[in-house]
Amino acid sequence: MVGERLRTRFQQGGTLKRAVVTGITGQDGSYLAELLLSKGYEVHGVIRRASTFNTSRIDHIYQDPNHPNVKLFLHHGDLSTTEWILNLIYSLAPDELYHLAAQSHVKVSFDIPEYTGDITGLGTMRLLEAIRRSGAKTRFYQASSSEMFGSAPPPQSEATVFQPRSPYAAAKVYAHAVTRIYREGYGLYAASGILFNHESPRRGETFVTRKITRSVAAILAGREDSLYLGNLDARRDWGYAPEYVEAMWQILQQDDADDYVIGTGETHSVREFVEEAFAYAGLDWQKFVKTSERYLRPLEVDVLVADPAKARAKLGWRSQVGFRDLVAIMVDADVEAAGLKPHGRGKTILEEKIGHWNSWHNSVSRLVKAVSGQASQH
Ligand code: NAP
Ligand code: G4F
Repeated sequence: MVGERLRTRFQQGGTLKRAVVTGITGQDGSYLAELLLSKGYEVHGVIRRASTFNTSRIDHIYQDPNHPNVKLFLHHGDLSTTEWILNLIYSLAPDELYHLAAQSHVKVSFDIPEYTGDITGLGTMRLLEAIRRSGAKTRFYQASSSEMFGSAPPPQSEATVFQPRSPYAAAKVYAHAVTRIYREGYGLYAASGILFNHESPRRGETFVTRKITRSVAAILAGREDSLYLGNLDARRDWGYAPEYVEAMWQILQQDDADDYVIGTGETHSVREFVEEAFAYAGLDWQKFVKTSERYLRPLEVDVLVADPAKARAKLGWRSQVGFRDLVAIMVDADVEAAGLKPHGRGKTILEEKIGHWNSWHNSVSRLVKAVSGQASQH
């Protein structure tokens, strides 16, 4: 089976790289799939079977598997089980595996801690063990998180000792450690990107940035008159997600597997994000924003700010989209999705700063269509 697949790849030109992406239906997975396709990869995404459609972020890049030159394939799988993982690794022998799937919501991890440990923690070990057993020369990327730093004083770098403050963070620390163990113990090419918060118009709607920008749009459209939030004092290092998937790819192109902190090096509070988003839309946030205990966590991570010096020096990676730019991009996209005319600075920023980047650079409209799964492939 492996030989058959490899022959097919060789017949197609010999240089085509094959990547597996877990979590392809998520924010990062969808951008990464676009990036890899734009680089000529054959991309295999893992999706969960669901009774409703869960592919809206990748519908615009979906290809009919009956087409002769198809480059994107979708496979069903769930991180709770091992069988599909082994089948996939044995049958595809991918050059690169980007492991992005996770129960990724910190607050939810307090409600379902055991599930979070199983999927976000053990899921990584299941993949690493499949690669080890198969003998495939697959380069493995682990989606580690700045949440692992927890209460460690900022700025946080690769040398900072983890002090996790949630079941999610504890699961990620396990996954991060096991990635290193398979690298050092078995010689696998297994690398981790310790990514600080990164956002976009495709961010899940219950993460705080998207919750805010969607609410701004709904208020402008007259559909809502209030926004309930939790802790406004928490500070995060927020960057723009498409730039972060570029870093993931770069991490797997290095000669030796290693771990890298990826972030902007700037920190802002949730309150600052609220103020900026509402002001950008011409609204006074204090008239609309209320707080509710419902959104507080049993433990909070107070301040995250990256020291991305290693990524700058070794990968040449540096974020281009700053805090205010990010807010403008996200508000514009949600305002347009609400059927209103956006301010437009977000679109200009994308054209000026990200224009060279990849297929979706043209406009905020394109991002909006991609969010709702309506964008064409071109
Ligand atoms: P996301 O939007 O929540 O996407 C998570 C993905 O994982 C989705 O495709 C989801 O599938 C899939 N998934 C969840 N449970 C699964 C299971 N049991 N089996 C198979 N797939 C499963 O997350 P993201 O923001 O793109 O983040 C990607 C990765 O980076 C995650 O591991 C996250 O923890 C990590 N990370 C994110 C950030 C950030 O700021 N975004 C920062 C650091 C690290 P469905 O679509 O079916 O739900
Ligand atoms: O947007 P958040 O839910 O993101 P959080 O907890 O920082 O986690 C995200 O980033 C991690 C990287 O550091 C990832 F690993 C993880 O997968 C996820 O992508 O919350 C950000 C801050 C928190 O301090 C939270 O308490 O916003 C605060 N917040 C205040 N009100 C709220 C709300 N968060 C949410 N989700 N909803 C609120 O109403």
